[in-house]
Amino acid sequence: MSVAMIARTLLVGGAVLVGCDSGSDADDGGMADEGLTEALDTEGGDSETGASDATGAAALRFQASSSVRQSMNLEDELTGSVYGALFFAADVGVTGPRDDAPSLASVETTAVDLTADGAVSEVEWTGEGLEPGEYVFLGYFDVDGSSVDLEDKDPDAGDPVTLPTVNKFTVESGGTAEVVIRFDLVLS
Ligand SMILES: [Ca+2]
Repeated sequence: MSVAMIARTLLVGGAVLVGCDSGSDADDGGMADEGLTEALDTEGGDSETGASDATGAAALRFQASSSVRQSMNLEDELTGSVYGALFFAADVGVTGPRDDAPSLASVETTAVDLTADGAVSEVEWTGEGLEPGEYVFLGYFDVDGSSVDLEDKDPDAGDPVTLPTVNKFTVESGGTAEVVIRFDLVLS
């Protein structure tokens, strides 16, 4: 379940695209599940886990930009799995996350379908137990299924990816940030 995207930098139409390296195999993707479990466990008002009151949640859905749809590099239908990670926005610049930036959650969502023009995925990834703050999602859409059997998920040619300067959102204590993540480029 580890998501470790190899850092890569490329120039596409003048835009600097930088992938990310989650930097830690300890991020086993379990954070979201644990957060969800904790939230469910404390729904009855367990006072011993008051810390959960200080956290928030994020619900991500996905969308492909028109440039992705029109990209010459796109060879597959816009269906597949989304892999990525959440970082604090302060840890991510235009060149991607800094080397020791912690990944706050691993994101893995299957059966994402963006084939309809302008579609926002019905599939949603929800992460709970997130510390309040400004986050950014970095990830990719594995439209050719090449990552299914890989332990370390990594985008390859033909996969739509996010830009590090987009897809920022704020998680507030006790709230759920509803976010539409946009893929902006297709790797060549
Ligand atoms: Ca792929």
